Parts: sequence; C-alpha cells; structure tokens
Amino acid sequence: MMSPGQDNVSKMQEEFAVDVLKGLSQPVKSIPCKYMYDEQGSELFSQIMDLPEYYLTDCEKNCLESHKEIISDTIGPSNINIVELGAGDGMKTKILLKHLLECDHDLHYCPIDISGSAVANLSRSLNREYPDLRIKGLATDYFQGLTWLSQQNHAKKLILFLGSNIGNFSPPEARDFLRHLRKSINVGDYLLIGFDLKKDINTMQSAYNDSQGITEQFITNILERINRDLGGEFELNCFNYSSKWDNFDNAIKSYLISICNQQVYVRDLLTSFTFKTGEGIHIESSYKFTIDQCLVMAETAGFEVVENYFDDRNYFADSLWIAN
Ligand code: AVI
Repeated sequence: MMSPGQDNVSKMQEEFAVDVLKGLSQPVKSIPCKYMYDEQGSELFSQIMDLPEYYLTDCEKNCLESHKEIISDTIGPSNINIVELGAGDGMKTKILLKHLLECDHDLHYCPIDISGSAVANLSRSLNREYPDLRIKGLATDYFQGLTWLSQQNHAKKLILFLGSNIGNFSPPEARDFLRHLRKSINVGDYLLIGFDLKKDINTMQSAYNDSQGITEQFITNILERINRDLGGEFELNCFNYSSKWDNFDNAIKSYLISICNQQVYVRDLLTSFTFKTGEGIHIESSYKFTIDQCLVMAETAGFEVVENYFDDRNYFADSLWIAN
C-alpha cells in the first residue's frame, strides 16, 4: 500500500485543524464530513453497512449481484485498471472483482480511501482471497486521488464510486467533482457510480436513525476525534444527534445540537467556541436522487449513461457511464 507517510499524516492533521477552526467559526457551524473517517469512524461505518435499517448497502449488493455479468460484458474482456474512490471495506466491490476474475479479466485494482487503516485491511483481505489480483492501495482523499489518477497511463479504466458517496457532496460540489473526475480520465473510460434514489421519507430517515444508535456514534465520533487529535474538550453528552429529511434540498441532514449554553476549548487551535442551547453543528448531508437528475449529472460532467442498474426494490441505482 502507498501509505500516507509521516509528512502526509502531519499535513492531514494540519488540514483537519484548519478546517475545524474555519467550520466552527462560521455563523452556521459545520465540520466537513470527510473527517468522520478516521480508524474509529471507518470501523463504525462498516457496522452501519450491516444494519437492517441502512438499506443502501444491501440494495447495492443486490444491484451488483444481479448485473455483474452485463457490467462485465459491457466493459469487455480486456486489461482493465479498476480504481475505486472511497473503497472502505470493499465488501460490495468484491462481488464485481470476483466475477471479473472468474471471467479471466486481467485486473489491476487500486482502492483509494482517506482512511489508511481501511485501505490496509482491504488490501490484506483481497491478497488472501484473490492472490492473482494486482493491488495498489492509496490512502488519500478524493481530490488527491484524482490528481494521482490523472498521472496514470492510458490503460483502460473503470472508476468505481459506489455507496452513494456522491450524495455527501452538495449539488455544486458534486458537479465540480464529476467534472474534475472526467478530466482525470480518458475518452472511453468507464465510471460506475452509485445513487441512493428518493423514496418514502420514513425509510430514508430510519436509515440514519438506527435502533442500536451506531449512526449516532459514527456522527459523534467527529467530536471525539477533535478531542483525541486536537486536544478538544467536547463533552459528548452535551450534544444531541439529529438526522432528518430536508424536503427542500432532497437530503437527510445530520447535526449535533448543543443542549445548553457552553464554551468548548480546543487546545491545538488555542480557541474556545461558544454554543447556544439548540445551536447545531452541521456534520453531514446525504442527498437523494431521481434517475433524471443522474442523467443530467452525467451529461453536465462529460459522460454518457450506458445503463442504469437497479436493485429489486428500485431503491438504489448503480449507473454505468462512459467518458465522451
Ligand atoms: C458514505 N455515505 C454515502 C453515507 C451516507 O449514507 O451518507 C455515510 C453515512 N452517514 C450516516 N450513515 C451513513
């Protein structure tokens, strides 16, 4: 694995400090959701993917199981470099990798994830399960991942961006990211991208309010991370978790809400932050899509939709795009 290295680790820590200072100094406080994925956060996210309420993972597994043959036939029996952005524990990806290997595809797989521990664990387990697969993991964020991608050779690529990770960007961010991604690959390369589709509000809200409270722990981990990594003094029981559907933005919005007037000191930032009772810190938005929106997103970014693959309940779509 290409690990972050000591310089990069301190650079990531510095960026975390700068972003926390900036985010908690704004009139509407927020912290970028990418910082939820440290070792503890990645482990909690793996637990979320097994929860009965978090339907997204099962739906996407179902999409990939039902359509792996057609995906494999469409991308053709060639040498292919598979690059996955936000690979996580790779459980869904293994469905596709296993099938492509069985069809004698000559594969290179590059999992990219902001969590070094996630990339290391995934690379180890793939090495054990698929000794023929050539793997080169990269522990970095999406944008540095795209810089790396743009420097790769002209071998044909399939980019995976699964799990509705695109839904954690605001619409303008998603548009810019997809354009940037398009510029980092070549005409004829493929992108397989997962979209959680809009559905009844209860189903969507329950996915972020599970009965075991794992999602709450996952979101709250961001304050624990500030305490751990930046010498923060957040008292976790002074914040409530709230995750609700926003009908105007078509997103589930997750906040941590201060239950009292309080000041929280963060040692490494030499700053105290003031919170009023009821004041929220925005942690994450999870946008949901219509299939028409997906089509517009593809075209705006310079892709053509080859096919949309749905799960049995039509809750989720993996959309195969080709760069034009
Ligand atoms: C990674 N991402 C697509 C997840 C989502 O559904 O927005 C993260 C998550 N947050 C709470 N539960 C899962």
